[in-house]
Amino acid sequence: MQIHDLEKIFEEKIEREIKIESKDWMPDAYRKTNVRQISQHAHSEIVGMLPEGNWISRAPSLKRKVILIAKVQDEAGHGLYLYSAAETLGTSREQMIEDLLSGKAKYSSIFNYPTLTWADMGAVGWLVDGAAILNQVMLCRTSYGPYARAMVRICKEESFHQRQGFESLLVLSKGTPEQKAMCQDAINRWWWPSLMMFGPKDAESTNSDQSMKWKIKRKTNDELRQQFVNMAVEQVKLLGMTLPDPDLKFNEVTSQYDFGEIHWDEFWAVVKGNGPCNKQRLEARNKAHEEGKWVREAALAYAKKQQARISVKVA
Ligand code: BYC
Repeated sequence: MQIHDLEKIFEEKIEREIKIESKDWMPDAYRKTNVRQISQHAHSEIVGMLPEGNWISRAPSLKRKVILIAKVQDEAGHGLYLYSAAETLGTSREQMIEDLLSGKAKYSSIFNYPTLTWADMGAVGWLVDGAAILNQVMLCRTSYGPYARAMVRICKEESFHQRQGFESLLVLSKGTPEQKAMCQDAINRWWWPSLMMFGPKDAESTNSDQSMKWKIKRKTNDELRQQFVNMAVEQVKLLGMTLPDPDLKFNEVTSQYDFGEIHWDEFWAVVKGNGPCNKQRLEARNKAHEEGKWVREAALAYAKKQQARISVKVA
């Protein structure tokens, strides 16, 4: 078949909402942008375990500790589904991990901020997972089949994460004056970085146009960010707390909440590796990889032995 015909079939599938599967023909750039986005997403889940892992040993009760361990384990699982989805496009897990460990690959800016108090666990759940869900619900309908299917399960778990975060903040918001202050402080610190999670403004988003055409993305960065602001403004009222933005106000014309200017210099500094915890995060991942070397070697040796036994039996 001519390349032109293959392109036509591909475009028709996109048009008719038929998922693209790993064995289907696809343009190189479609493959490349999916590998880029899915692997960045996987890395975000894996690095995202670190800020919360920091609090497992200091959770204030057994119940909170169990919940937090379960959440962090879910994130490891999300990373693994996503690495598997990316592998279906012909990239290897070793290559993706090498790119993360060397600092070549990107992961979400949000995980380069420190978790300073217990209230940060609530704020991460409510705001960070809340932002992630809006983006991920959209990705359940992304055009690449293996990515879309991975997102369905991830979203179910993510919505539990968000609710547990909100509930945890709700308890603090009804607590002592110190607990209330801790809750407000966590919201103040996580609000702006959460808005940055959605990526640059549409006008500066280099990948959006093509990704929207290919239905990899169904909503733009600014559309999702606005949806998140509208949602958070209502939810923060239930906590009796405030969002740290004096420019936040309802716009009668658009029926949306206007909000202040994001500090884009800060966003790009974090994306380029110069955020508060970028160095620490990469060091922690490299250390874990090094310490896990014997497990990988043992698993490979075991697999080889099993294979040898099967070969002997067959012979
Ligand atoms: N941080 O053209 P754009 C979780 C980069 S984890 C860093 O708009 P795109 C959780 C972007 O990569 C969930 N970099 O890009 C886990 C691009 O650079 P490259 C994380 C960012 O791809 C543990 C450049 O800026 N979610 O839920 O069209 C605990 C221009 O941007 C960021 C996902 O990964 C950023 N925030 O749109 C708790 C969702 N934003 O690659 C929770 C999947 C942008 O050209 N990803 N950049 O060198 C996506 O949906 C899209 O990739 C984005 C960006 C909306 C993030």
